[in-house]
Amino acid sequence: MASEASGNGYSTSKLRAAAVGLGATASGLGVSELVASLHRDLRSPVLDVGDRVVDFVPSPVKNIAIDLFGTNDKIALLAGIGMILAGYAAFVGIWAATKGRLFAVAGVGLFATLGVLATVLSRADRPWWAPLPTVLGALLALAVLWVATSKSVSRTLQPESTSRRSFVGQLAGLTAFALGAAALGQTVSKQLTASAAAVRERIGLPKPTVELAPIPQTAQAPGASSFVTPNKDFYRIDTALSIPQVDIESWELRVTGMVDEELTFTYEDLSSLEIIERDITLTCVSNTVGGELIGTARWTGVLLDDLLNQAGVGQDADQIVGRSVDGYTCGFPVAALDGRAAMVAVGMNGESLPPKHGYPARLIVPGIYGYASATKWLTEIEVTRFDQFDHYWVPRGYAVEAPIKMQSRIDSPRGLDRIEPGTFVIGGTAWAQPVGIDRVEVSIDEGEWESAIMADRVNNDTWRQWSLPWEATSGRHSISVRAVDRNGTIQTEDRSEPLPNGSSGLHTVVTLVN
Ligand SMILES: Nc1nc2c(c(=O)[nH]1)N[C@H]1C(S)=C(S)[C@@H](COP(=O)(O)O)O[C@H]1N2
Ligand SMILES: [Mo]
Repeated sequence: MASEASGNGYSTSKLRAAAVGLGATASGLGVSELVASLHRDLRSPVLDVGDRVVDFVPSPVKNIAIDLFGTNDKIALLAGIGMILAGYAAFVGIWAATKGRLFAVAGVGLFATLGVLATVLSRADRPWWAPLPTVLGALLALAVLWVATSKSVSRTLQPESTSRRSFVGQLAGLTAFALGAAALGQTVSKQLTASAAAVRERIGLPKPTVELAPIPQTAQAPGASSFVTPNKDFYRIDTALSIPQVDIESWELRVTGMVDEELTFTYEDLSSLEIIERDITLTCVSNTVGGELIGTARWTGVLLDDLLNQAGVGQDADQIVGRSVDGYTCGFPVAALDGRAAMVAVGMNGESLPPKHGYPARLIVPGIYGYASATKWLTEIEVTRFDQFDHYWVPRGYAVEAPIKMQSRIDSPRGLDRIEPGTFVIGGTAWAQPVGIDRVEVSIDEGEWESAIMADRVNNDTWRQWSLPWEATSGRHSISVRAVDRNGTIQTEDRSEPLPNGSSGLHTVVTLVN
């Protein structure tokens, strides 16, 4: 080739080929995003690939990612996928230009296969035509590569100036097309989300059969975090790269498996049952000592016992599995249903569940970490056996059974806060669902354990706030806390990591008094 005669020309044509690869891939992706937005059962292939990465990446790696990126872990993952995709696209462009069109077919084909697999291997039930966005996008990418490859070969023989101008023009057109298609897809998705939000607003919450008294002011201690966690501040942990948009009109909750009679409830059916309200503290197994992956809400819904009694739980069953529309599963012992307020919740702090917290329905089971109990976007409750089914996190190294460990936390001062000498009110929270907290003790500079002033107990399924006025003197001080539950058990000092069944150990903060 003429261009190969000069080193400069050669690298230009390589750059061009890479740009063609990028342009072809971008337009294919743009179209697949657009197609994916057109139907509820279709999904962006990029998100499908991301989901499979989430599913298959080992738990320790995932924990490192959460440590590094925090709740931006999802964005970091998508950015990573984007970078790999871009590199590969450039590579395929160069391949196609230097080795020929068959390599373009192979390159795009390989990638499309990955996309299709990511969709087919989805946790959730998907229609057979679910890979459509990938297939259409790949066909377009291939077509662009095919046409461009022949052109770029002949172009390199043409005078540089004209060919460069038209090449850049075509590439700009391609990019504009890709961005336009993706943007149109975004608009359509936003429309769907907006109409789902309008329906959520219109249908609202069923009225509780018996209203629960408001939480007394006396449940709040000075210096402790707000007893009720507002929905906007409530932590969110899940494997969903995009929030499932559930159509409440076609949504159903099924009770299946080892039951006398399988049952199906629509949202209306559920609303006509006895509606209860309960204050329950939800905790994530990934919460580290002193961490924030915990919150308390007033949940509205129906008692799980009511649904299970109606279905009739089989003698041999020992596990209840909650299955999400996105295929996620949790599992907890039948034996945990010991009268505690396990429920199918449809409301959170007086409004329908926010979409990111599981709209239209989720499980809430006091005393069991969220991963094993709190399935969001719930669509099935299966009565089964532990020896027949592992819930989502079990093959990923987390414990089969997951009772929440007793914990206590100092909310003020925050670690390394600078405070003034004089009276300072230390405050915090403690939890031991479903046993309840009896008292909390504080130790300053590793001195004697002193009893904190306890705020009122709301019930055994919620955290309990506490405070302790302290005469702070200049210098550096450490403050530690421990709880005692209503059985008289003292919180353990033994440190453990969240994996496999929750962190333990005492929360200590160091504060600097001026
Ligand atoms: N469908 C689905 N439900 C899920 C999860 C998930 O990944 N998918 N994560 C669980 C985990 S690990 C926790 S701690 C709680 C968190 O609930 P929240 O996001 O409403 O605070 O949801 C649980 N329910
Ligand atoms: Mo969790």
